[in-house]
This record gives sequence, C-alpha cells and structure tokens, in this order.
Amino acid sequence: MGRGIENEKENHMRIIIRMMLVLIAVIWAMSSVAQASPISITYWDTTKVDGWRNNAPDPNYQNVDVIGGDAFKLEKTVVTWDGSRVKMDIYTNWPARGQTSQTGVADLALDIDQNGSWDYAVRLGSVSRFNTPTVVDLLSGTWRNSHFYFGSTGLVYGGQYIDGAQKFDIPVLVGSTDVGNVIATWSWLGSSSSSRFKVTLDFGNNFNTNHDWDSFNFLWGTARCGNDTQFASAAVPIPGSVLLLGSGLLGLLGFKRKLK
Ligand SMILES: [Ca+2]
Ligand SMILES: [Ca+2]
Repeated sequence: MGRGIENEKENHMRIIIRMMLVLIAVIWAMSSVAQASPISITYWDTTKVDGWRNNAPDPNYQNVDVIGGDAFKLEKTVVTWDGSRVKMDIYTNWPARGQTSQTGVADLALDIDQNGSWDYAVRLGSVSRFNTPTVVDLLSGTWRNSHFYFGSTGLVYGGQYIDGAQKFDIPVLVGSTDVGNVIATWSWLGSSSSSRFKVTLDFGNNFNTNHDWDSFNFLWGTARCGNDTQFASAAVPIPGSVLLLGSGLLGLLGFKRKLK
C-alpha cells in the first residue's frame, strides 16, 4: 500500500515536471521572439530647471522648465532597444529657427553604469536641421557646468537641473577623445507639431553587444545654457514572459518541496 502511494507520487511528480518543462520551452520560445523585436519606451520630460543669472540664482527663473516662451522646449525622448542596437529620438523645438548661431545645442550626456558620473557624450553643438544626416562623435571628455561655460564667455544665463530635492549642474563638454560614431539625423516635423524637431541618435550595433546599455542615465538640455533639460533613467523592461518563466520555476520548486 505504502509502495503504491510512493509510485503515485512519483508519477504525479513526473507529469508535473514534464508539464513544467513544456511550459518553460514555450515561454522560452516566446521570450526569444519578444527579445528579437524592438522595445521602445517614451520618457516624457519632467525635469525642472533652476535658473541663475550673473553668478547668482535668479528668483524669476526658479524651478522652471522653460525660459523664454517655448523656444527651448524639450518634450520627450524615446529610447529604442533592438537587439544590440540602441536608438534615441529626442523631440524638441530647438533650434527654433534651424540655426545654431545663437546658443549652441547641448551635448547629450550618458551615464552607462548609472554611478552618477558621465561616461560618454554625443556632441551636438554644430548640428542643425540643415545638415542632416550628420555623423557626430561619441566622446569621453572633460565636463564643465553651464554656469562656468557661459561665465567665461560673457553670457550670464544658465541652470541647474532639479532631481528631487537635489540640484545638479548642467554639464557641458569641453575636452574630448573620440570613442566612436553615432548617426544623428534631424527631422523637421512641421511648424504645427508641438515639438518641431526630432533628433534621432542611432548608436548602431557596436555599443550594446554586452548589454551594458540595457539601462543608463541620460541628460540633454535643449541649449548649452540649460534652459530646458531632461534627466532620465532608461531601462529595457523585463519582458512579461521572463517573469512568467521565473514564477514557473519557483512554482516547480514549490511542487517538488510539497511532494517530498
Ligand atoms: Ca558612469
Ligand atoms: Ca525640462
């Protein structure tokens, strides 16, 4: 009698394990399909800027998102991961008149290991909607803050971005060493579009082969004086199928333990 119960238990266990293996195989196949297709996430600009003028905080420009109407507006950034390829689409209306003779376009700062220091930048200062597509360098370099940068050239505007209660200087790249190329394309979306330009930065397949870029922090200011800035943490979401697989494995362990 005891032996029969043992056999029955063993049979149950075998059936459960077989079912779990089939389930895992199906989920695995589904998750490979999911990973093969691009994943895009929209990061809306919620970063606030604290402005200053003449080396002092300016009470007129405290905790603002935009200075000077909507001339510096940054709406959102869409990050797309597609296998080892990473792409960023920045929606902005700067340079509003398609020119860079005024305040230059900001450099994109990237913190790949999310440790609080910038690892890379994409220098965008010389591009405009009239010279597309443009190859720009992916650089590592010396960072200055916008306050320092403009203080030294006689311009007096600048800002710090606010993340929670903390304020951070808006970085401006000065010295640099090339580490690669990025395809930058400026698209004109039309004057009726809320963000008139789309800046596409295609990092290609070279940077995320080890999945170092599956999560990173980025900061982009529409202009070097940091009138409107976006700071965000981008990350590939864990696919639902992988979560299912994880819970399936946990379930399997639970069954095994129960049967013992
Ligand atoms: Ca870093
Ligand atoms: Ca902002």
